Amino acid sequence: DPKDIALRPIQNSQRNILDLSGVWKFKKDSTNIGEQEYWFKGLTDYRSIAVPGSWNEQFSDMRDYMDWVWYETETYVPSSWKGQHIFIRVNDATYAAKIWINGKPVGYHEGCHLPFAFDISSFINWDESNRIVIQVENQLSPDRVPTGNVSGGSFESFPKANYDFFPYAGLNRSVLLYSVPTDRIKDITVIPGLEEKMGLMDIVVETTDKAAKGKVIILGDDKNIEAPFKVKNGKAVVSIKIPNVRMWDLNDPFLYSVKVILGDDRDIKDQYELKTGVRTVSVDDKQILLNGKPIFLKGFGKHEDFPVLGRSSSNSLVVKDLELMKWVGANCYRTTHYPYDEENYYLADQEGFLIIGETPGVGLYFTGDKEQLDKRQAAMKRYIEEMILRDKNHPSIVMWCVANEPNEIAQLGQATIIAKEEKEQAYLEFEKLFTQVREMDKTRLVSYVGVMMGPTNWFALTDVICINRYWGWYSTPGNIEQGAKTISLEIDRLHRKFNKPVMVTEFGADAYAGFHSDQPEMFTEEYQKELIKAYLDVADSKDFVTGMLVWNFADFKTSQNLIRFGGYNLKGVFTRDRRPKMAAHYLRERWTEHKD
Ligand code: GCB
Repeated sequence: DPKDIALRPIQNSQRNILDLSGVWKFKKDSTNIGEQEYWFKGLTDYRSIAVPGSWNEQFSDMRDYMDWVWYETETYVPSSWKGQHIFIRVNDATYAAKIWINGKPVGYHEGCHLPFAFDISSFINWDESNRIVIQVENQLSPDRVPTGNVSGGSFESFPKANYDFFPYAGLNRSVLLYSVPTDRIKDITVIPGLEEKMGLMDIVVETTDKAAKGKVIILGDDKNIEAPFKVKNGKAVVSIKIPNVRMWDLNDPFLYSVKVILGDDRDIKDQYELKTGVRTVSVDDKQILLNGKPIFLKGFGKHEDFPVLGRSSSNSLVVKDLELMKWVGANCYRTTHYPYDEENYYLADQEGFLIIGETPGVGLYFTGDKEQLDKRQAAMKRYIEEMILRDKNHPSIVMWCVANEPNEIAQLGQATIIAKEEKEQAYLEFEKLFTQVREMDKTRLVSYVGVMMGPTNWFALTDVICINRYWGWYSTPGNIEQGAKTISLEIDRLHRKFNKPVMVTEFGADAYAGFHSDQPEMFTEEYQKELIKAYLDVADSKDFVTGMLVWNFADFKTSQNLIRFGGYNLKGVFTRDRRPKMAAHYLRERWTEHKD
């Protein structure tokens, strides 16, 4: 049940968690023989691997390995958990995973960067060790999302990912066991609103118990508001009014605590507490409005990427990156090109930072082999559902990004070779994803990010026009002035045509740290800085530009490719180990008016 991932596992008097992070057993299975040989009963001739971790970084023979592997660990499950439902939650298995508990198969999941969970209650051995085996596989394929091994695709690289970041594989995030009561809260959705100075929270509670009773308590800012509810058909909606509400804002990211209790005071069946803010996000023809006031989104596209860690989660890195983004005066980032580890969103809620939440939809195209397209669409449907279920209560997320640079056809710039009917069909397929997002969440803006030379009529679907542009880099390389002129004309045209605010969600230039020239020249720190400056100047001259996100926050690893010197995209304003280049210092001056 996808709803099993809706609430992040927590510890309280009704719920328990056991984090299985650590060093696991690990074995490569390049011929996919493991299942036949019963490896799920225990690995022999194994090596050790860190979980969370990306296998490509941990072993010198596995950088480009994309096939099957096996992971194993063991744990006691406390007998105090007896009588509850026990789940395993895998926060990211890139790309597909199959799980066995004590030698028995419990489930299979496809898709990366979002959690999945299985009820394993009936597989537990009480008071003895439990063997947990996970088979993972990361084959790159045109029927998966993100796409790989696309013939004639835009990226001629090894490994053949159809996108510009390294296809790090494995259990990149934590694996948890957790227990929940049988009669339990399955999901909580907090829908914020504002009427005059009255804060509104519609709290939708879903329970396994079809007809339970309970209450909601809102705490914070000297408020203590209680409201009882009755569940009908597994669902209750509680509307709360918060007089003189303290809004969640960038300079005062105030979070209320929302506590849902199932049962009554004498017999609490389940409870769950989450923190969320009251804020509104809207849009007019020129600006994004946060709490009714125009806001300029300044910041970056990023990656979960670091030496040795690969794409694995690290709270130190989560904190450090936000700290550095604040240091340059940014207020926003887009989770390019997949949903990030959950800790990022909790931190942004707490610290007052805006997030554009992006699906794993990168390298997408909507024509060609019908069977492959159907599979990609099914994957996207799952991703959208899982992402919104997981992330919906974060005030920091102001906009969903349905896909990065989706296209009609796999070959960039070749759309002219397809028939008009095919183009229309591609639009209708893409539109389905927008419809799904808008049905699931009516409180946030929705957009996608358009590629250079991609279809522009698709912007009709969006609240904000988001474009990635590299004039002065891939086009008219070396000529910043020309690049700035082109972007200026282009966004004027787009705004005139759609009458919506515009955001440049990617722009930038590769700079090899420490490489300098007296006159800006490609690949030097000066060129990167000057190109960023020129784009920001253009944006400043137009009242309909509502945000500028530099590509990228930091250098990151890619597949090997002629245009990726050393195996890196060097468009970071920080190096991969987070040292500022000239451009970072420049942004700090410009965005914080810090002049020393
Ligand atoms: C893009 C992509 C991003 C790439 C970037 C680049 O448009 O969205 O994933 O890394 O360009 O540097 O080429």
